[in-house]
Amino acid sequence: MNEKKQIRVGMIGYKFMGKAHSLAYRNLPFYFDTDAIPITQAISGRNEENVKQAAEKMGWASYETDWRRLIERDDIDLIDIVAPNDSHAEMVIAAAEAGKHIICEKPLAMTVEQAERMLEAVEKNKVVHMICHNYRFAPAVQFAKKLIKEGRLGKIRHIRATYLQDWIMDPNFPLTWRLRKDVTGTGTLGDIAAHSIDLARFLVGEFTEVVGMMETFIKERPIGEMTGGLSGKVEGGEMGEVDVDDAAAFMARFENGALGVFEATRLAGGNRNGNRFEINGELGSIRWDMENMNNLQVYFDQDEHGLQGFRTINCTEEYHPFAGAYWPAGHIIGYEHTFINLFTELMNGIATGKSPEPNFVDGLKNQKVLHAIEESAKKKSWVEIERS
Ligand code: SOE
Repeated sequence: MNEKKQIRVGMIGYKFMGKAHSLAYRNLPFYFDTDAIPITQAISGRNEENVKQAAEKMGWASYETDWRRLIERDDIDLIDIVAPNDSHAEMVIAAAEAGKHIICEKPLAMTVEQAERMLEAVEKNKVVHMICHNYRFAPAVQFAKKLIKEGRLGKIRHIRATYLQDWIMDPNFPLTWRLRKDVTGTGTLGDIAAHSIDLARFLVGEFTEVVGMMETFIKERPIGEMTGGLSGKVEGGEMGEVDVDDAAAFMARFENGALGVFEATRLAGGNRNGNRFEINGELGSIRWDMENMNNLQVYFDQDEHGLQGFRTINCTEEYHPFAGAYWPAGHIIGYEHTFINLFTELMNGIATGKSPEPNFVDGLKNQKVLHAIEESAKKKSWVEIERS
């Protein structure tokens, strides 16, 4: 049997996304026979006590307290960046110049200019690169893509997508890094609307122009930090100004003539992770809701009259991409499996030297849409998407 290529991973960061990525690396070989397998070699974090504990808890062989050291190590093949957005560019460029393959959490960068430099660095250094838009890899979303590609919906006319959360509804939730422009760039827009933009690009096509609005409802919050997951704790008692959006709404036109309506907010009480879309074509429609991620609702206009209506497909069978690797039909999978599925593509990509989608080309296109929405909200007018 041919020896499996081992990909030694160095991950920068180790909290919420770090936990999801760690679990994916360790569990991937249970389910998939990829051309290369990940080895959890080292993580890095500034606080030695915390990063040491995280390495032990999540099964990493070693740790560093300086990410640059991780990049310098010759026993690391792949750098995985789960650090806050303001450090993505410096880390990606350093890792690319060190010849490391790279996966970076979304959004790729703080600006289009940074994203362009990051793409240039990975292409110049010929390293494999991906951006972690994990929701593409829910089997139901992959199956939606299959149906659209097979022409089962006909020409696509509409997408309406919402990404609704409520973890910062409490005005006493602290001013953590996801709420500070200098660290995150934009608030809800880059944090979760970026996912809706990626799903729209994956399922409908390229954006041509947008018109949008953004709003900050809670203008100041107590200073504090994340404590893991989406929890935070107040530190001291000072208040700080919130300089990022709580909510964004925008419309879009696509190259194929389709129209899009999008909304994202982290103040929609009762919606914990409401990443949802509906797509309408000439022949039918599909609906997906992350909070019910195994199911895809489908409607086909050619169904017999009297029997027409949305029906629910439980995408847990071998006909549904990635699903067959897990359990028998109906034994549903979860959020963490979207990362496992994405990482199988990454492992096969590294083994063949090809950057699977979504990669930094997608990350840059996503960044251009985010920028156009910000510009549109300022100008209160339509803004064209900068062409590649
Ligand atoms: C917070 O909004 C967050 O953790 C996002 O940053 C992730 O990308 C999303 O998958 C879940 O919610």
